Amino acid sequence: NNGITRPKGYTVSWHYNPEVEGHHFGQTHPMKPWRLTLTKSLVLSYGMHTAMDSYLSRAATKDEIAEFHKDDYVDFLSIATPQNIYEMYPELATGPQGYSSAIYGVGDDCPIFDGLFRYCSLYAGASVDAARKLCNKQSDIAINWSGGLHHAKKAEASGFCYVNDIVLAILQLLRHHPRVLYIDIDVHHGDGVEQAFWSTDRVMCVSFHKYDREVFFPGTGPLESTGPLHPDNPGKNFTINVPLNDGIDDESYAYLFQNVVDPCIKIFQPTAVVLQCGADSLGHDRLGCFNLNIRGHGQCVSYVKGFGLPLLVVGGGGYTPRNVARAWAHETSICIGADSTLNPELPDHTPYRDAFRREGFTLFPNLSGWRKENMNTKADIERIIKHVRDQLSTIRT
Ligand code: V1P
Ligand code: CA
Ligand code: ZN
Repeated sequence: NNGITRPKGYTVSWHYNPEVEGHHFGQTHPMKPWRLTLTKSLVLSYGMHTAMDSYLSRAATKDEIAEFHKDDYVDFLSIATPQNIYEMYPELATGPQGYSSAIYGVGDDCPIFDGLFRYCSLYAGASVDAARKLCNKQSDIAINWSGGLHHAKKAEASGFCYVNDIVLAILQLLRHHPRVLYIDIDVHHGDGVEQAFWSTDRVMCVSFHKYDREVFFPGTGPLESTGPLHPDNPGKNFTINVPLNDGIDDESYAYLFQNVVDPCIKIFQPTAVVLQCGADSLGHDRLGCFNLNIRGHGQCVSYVKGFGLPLLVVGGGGYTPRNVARAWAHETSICIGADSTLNPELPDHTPYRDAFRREGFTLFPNLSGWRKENMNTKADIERIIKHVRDQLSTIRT
């Protein structure tokens, strides 16, 4: 069985429902739930499932989703279909390109596709279940690669995200945990999660992302955006944003990540951590612009795991499916402590093996040094670290 054994002294749970994979956003849409099929094929063919407790996740109920989202938005998601959407909202039919974003954020980024609500409730149910396993201590690290949809707002879909499973999971964690640290390594800003917990000192949100207000989605998350400005607001300084330029490499990212996350943990003292592992921060991503390799991305998971806190690991973006699968399989191996045991050569019997042919059937293709050179200077990195230190020094412990 590839020498994979259960981790000693802690439990990892894997929350998944294969029904998620079968949903389609549309031919030209970059979000491909099928990347989860590829991820699963690697996890299973390496035998990593034998080291985890696997749970077939159930759909979150409308009431569970309404713990964060507005009732009328949840109702809308639950009844909208590609067939009835134009009847319900004729104003959506604005032209040949599709529909405008006026209604609950629906549009080209967030289309109404067949089975939409089933898709949303399944990925959300998996995150809620995972959080509950952490709360009742049946799990120490809980994984949901189908979750991590960080842009969804209370009553609005945004950036391929409809239901914010991360917010729902954190709300579960807050029932048992006084303080939750949220870390987001997707190339995009985790704006939905940030907004949901903007005014509380019980959740610290830390997002690393490409920032260019004019041109890069969603255009929020500058260094200076640190929570409400009013001195009496408990959320003041509990938001941390790490805005980056194109092309950041493994070495600078790891250095920055550790020098930001370490003081957050030391000062905030979370009792649980949620890590969003969006794989669009890898080099060669269809939408991303960073230069990270699978190992560089995975280092963030290793580093956070090292603190030994209850940990919820979720997916997120990632638009070159074969590399998403590689990254999340590697990160699963880190969670179960098997990363040094895995053969970097993909197993011969991996289903969909052909998808990995281009880079030569390895778990660790070279993804750096493509179009983008590193536009982040040493001075940029040091300035961010200093800003975060200064910001954290205002928090009383
Ligand atoms: O740039 C935009 C909007 C559309 N314009 C009016 C501005 N949208 C982006 C959305 C990116 C979402 C990322 C989600 C995540 O953080 C979490 C799952 O990874 C966008 C892009 C782009 N290049 O940024 N939408 C699309 N591309 C798109 C392309 C083809 C079809 C549909 C959407
Ligand atoms: Ca991010
Ligand atoms: Zn993203």
